[in-house]
Amino acid sequence: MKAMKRYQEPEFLPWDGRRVPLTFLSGYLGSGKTTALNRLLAAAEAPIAVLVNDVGEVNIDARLIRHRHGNTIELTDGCVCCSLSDGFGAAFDQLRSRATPPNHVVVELSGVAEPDRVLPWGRSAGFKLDGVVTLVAVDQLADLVTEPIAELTIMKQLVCADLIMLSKVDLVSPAQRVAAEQLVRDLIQKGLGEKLATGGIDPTTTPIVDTTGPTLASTVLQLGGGRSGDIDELPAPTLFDTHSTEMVPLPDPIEREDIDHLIASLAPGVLRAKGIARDSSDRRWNIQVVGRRTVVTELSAPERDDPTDLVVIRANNLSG
Ligand SMILES: Nc1nc2c(ncn2[C@@H]2O[C@H](COP(=O)(O)OP(=O)(O)OP(=O)(O)O)[C@@H](O)[C@H]2O)c(=O)[nH]1
Ligand SMILES: [Mg+2]
Ligand SMILES: [Zn+2]
Repeated sequence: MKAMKRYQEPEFLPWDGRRVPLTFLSGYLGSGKTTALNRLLAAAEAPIAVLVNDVGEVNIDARLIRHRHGNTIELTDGCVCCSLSDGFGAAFDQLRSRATPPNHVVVELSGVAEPDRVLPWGRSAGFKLDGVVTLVAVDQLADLVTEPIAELTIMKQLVCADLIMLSKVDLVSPAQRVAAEQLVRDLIQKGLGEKLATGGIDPTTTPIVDTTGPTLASTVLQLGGGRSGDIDELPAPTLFDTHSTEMVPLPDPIEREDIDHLIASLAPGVLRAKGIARDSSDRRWNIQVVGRRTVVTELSAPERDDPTDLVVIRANNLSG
């Protein structure tokens, strides 16, 4: 466990008082945050700085983003809203030390993060909160919300979003997409009934769009941040993990078909797993498991990275 340092806001505003808009990208484990972020970065014209919070000891997402985009800061080994209390402060200090500010900052939160707990960071010196975008993957949503921890996390992410984006629409029929959107609205109602924190917005009017829409960058980066509140309202970390992370060693090298065997041999209850493997021909495989869906793709030459362990995430059993 890391020592908890008390974060201290800087006394002076950086960049002659200019504040850089900051967007939080939230969404449950494997909902497609990194994929959408990569598309956004590819389409963006002005410099965007990216902070990536990944819960494993290795930040797979930061590696996958950094190869295409230089301006990436990692927040690794814990969720920034519950256990990584000094992670954000250090990352913001690092950004503030730059002579020229980026045009925008996008923070990919961990899949288990509760965005309302990190909202005050959007008002840290030199930044202004632009908005919260929450992704929901339509393919496994109905399944996922039968698991109470996942359902609660997803409801918390939905009720404080300024924009909801449906991902993986390509994997379902139009009827299933409509049903998933209705489920999202039902989850918002249920979350309101349970008095989940909205961060000061009315979630019944939050727009819902598809990630495949043509205007991803303009929609996501111009939410215009209408919330009140300031940095003093930062909640203390809970240190209560609803999810557990395990590092499963990947043999190096490992052949492509053995990757499938290894994933099939994992104990049940895996919500998310990811890692980078190397085979005996020195090819690199990007392993992505989301619920019951596994996708293994070869990393292209410019994306090749060192092999890692497999980061495996499960929900903690609260009744146990
Ligand atoms: N078919 C399809 N697959 C998608 C889409 N978006 C993401 N994926 C896949 O879903 C898997 C997880 O995507 P990521 O973008 O890594 O999801 P994430 O939300 O960043 O995951 P975590 O950061 O681990 O919570 C990968 O295999 C992606 O290729 C989509 O719109 N359609
Ligand atoms: Mg990600
Ligand atoms: Zn958290």
